[in-house]
Amino acid sequence: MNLTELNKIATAMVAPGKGILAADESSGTIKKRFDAIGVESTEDNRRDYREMLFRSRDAMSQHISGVILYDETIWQNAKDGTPLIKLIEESGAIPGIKVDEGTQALPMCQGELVTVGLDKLAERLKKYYERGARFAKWRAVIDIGGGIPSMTAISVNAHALARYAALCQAAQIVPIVEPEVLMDGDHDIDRCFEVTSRVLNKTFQELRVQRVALEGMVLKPNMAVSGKKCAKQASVAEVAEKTVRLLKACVPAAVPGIAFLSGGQSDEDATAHLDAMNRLGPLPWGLTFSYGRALQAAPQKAWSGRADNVAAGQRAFSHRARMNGLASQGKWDSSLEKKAA
Ligand code: 5MM
Repeated sequence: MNLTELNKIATAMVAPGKGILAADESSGTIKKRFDAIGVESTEDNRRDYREMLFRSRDAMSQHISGVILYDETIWQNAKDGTPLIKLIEESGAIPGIKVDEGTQALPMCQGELVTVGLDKLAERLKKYYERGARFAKWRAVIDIGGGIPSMTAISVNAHALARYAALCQAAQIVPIVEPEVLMDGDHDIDRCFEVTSRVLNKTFQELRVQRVALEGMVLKPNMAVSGKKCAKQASVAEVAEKTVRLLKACVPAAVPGIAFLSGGQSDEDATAHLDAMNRLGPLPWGLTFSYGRALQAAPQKAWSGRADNVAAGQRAFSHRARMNGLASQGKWDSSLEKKAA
């Protein structure tokens, strides 16, 4: 393992003004997204949609540091035969790959999940590296509810995240470690804070046990937010203050960067929260975005599967990428949203 090189890539992934496009929806998830805009989820439509994003010159070269791909996409070619991964490289962004294989029910822990995909992971990583991937992603899912999460679920998921991260670094690939505490449910922000801190503490404990070099990874956590169905929704200032406090307590300064998931927040909330956190600096790590829905909902709607909407889809994507790029530096302002509208 060349740690200097891993650190260089991890640092580039969280460079000021830039963040990560999570375009790694599995077949089931992209179908759900396409259903919502009335587009059939065929291989060609998935290709056309992602090609539209990767050919958005402004967004890709100025605000996107890296793209997380799904297995299908990393092997796919654009309409003119150029590999999609080449489009990403040519824009100056770093290609990455989702390597987990989804979740399974966790035995003895009703309603809880464990992420799978460790079997043959070393072989798969080797192929992805040869294809050009320089970072990877693995997502663990932790739900909050009556009596959950159990320590069992937190522990097995942290163990798998660390196993994955160590295998990545051995393959000279930067691991994005994503332990997602879901925002579904009616819990308040303090319960989210408490569960997330247990999850992060256990995750870093496992990373240490398994000798993962913290300088060569990126953390992708949820923010401390109120559950979607909670009657009292925390303000932007409270989310920012509590999330930064939580991260300072749980994330070692050796980690080069933290790139948040949006987790179902509205586009503007995800941007406002990131911006408010960066205004609380100086912080020990780069703090940016690795959004899926909060970057793609607008371009998906604008595109709606029509070739004559490609320019509109690219404009919508560029706008969200620019807003989040500003938020990653604490330079966003809600008036910029209104101007664009
Ligand atoms: C893009 O969605 C990712 C893959 O989800 P599935 O494996 O369920 O298809 C997801 O892991 C994503 O990278 C993160 O959750 C961040 O996306 P959001 O939408 O939460 O910002």
